[in-house]
Amino acid sequence: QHSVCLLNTLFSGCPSLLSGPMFGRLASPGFPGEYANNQEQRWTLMAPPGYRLRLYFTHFHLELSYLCEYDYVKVPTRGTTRTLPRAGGQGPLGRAPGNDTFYSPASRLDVTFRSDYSNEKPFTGFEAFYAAEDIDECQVPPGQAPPCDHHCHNHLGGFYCSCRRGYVQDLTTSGPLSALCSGQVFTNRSGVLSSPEYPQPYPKLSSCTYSIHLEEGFSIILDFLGSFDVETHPDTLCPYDSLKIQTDKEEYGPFCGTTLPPRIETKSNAVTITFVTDHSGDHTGWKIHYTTTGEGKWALDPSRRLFLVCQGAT
Ligand SMILES: [Ca+2]
Ligand SMILES: [Ca+2]
Ligand SMILES: [Ca+2]
Repeated sequence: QHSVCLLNTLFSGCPSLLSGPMFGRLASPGFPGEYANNQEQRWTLMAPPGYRLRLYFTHFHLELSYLCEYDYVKVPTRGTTRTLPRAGGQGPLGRAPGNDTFYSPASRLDVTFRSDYSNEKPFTGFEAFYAAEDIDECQVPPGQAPPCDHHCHNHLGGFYCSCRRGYVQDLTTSGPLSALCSGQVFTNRSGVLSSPEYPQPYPKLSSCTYSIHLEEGFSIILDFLGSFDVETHPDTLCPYDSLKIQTDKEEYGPFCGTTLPPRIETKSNAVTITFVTDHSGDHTGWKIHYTTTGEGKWALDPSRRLFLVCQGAT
């Protein structure tokens, strides 16, 4: 008997996309000069699945006010949203971020800066830096159930479980296995993605996620190519293996069977594709060619291709 590590070799190579720099800088309008009145700016930062964002401030100088009602920087972190007033604030005035490090609850972090209609004296605003870092799924806070019964192995973009000698993995629990083929991120304007090993039979007991993420303004179109073969059932909708496609507005699928699904015009710049398989059957899977229409709203800095830094209207 030995422990089972399903799919462990399939994605031993990390997607090359992850090798680029995954960091950047945010600053108030006009920094290091004084910020203007009536500003509102919002940044949406995205890390690949399996990663979170770390944010810290190197400069912070905002007008102080009761409960930050005048000027503020808002950073939603795990559980609560922190609103950050100027250095020196105490009690109901809140406090400056100081040397605190903020972590995004998931792969997305929204940061908002706002100034009201006046300042009693000049304030120079803020400067902050962010970076993506792998989530160590094996580290759980005390009191929370660990993700694996026996051994947990963290890796960039995911993790996997293994068992002690003499045990085999309980294949009825899908949770610990689900991260093994997730974390594939596509940021080019077109590309091809498929079930693992396509057109060979896809692996069993896997849960794969693929993200296509383009700048706002682009619209992603999906076309199924070649053969389509996902295990199906005559009476129930895709109870064994299923392919689902999601945008922020709509969900498509689940798809299974051998009929090629129709073209999907998502009208969205971000698409998540989830493919879940059960413990049996030999089917060849699916292949998708995606293209985009429209134009990006903001130019992407090629050195930060994994991030969309979107400025809110002022
Ligand atoms: Ca102000
Ligand atoms: Ca990890
Ligand atoms: Ca199956």
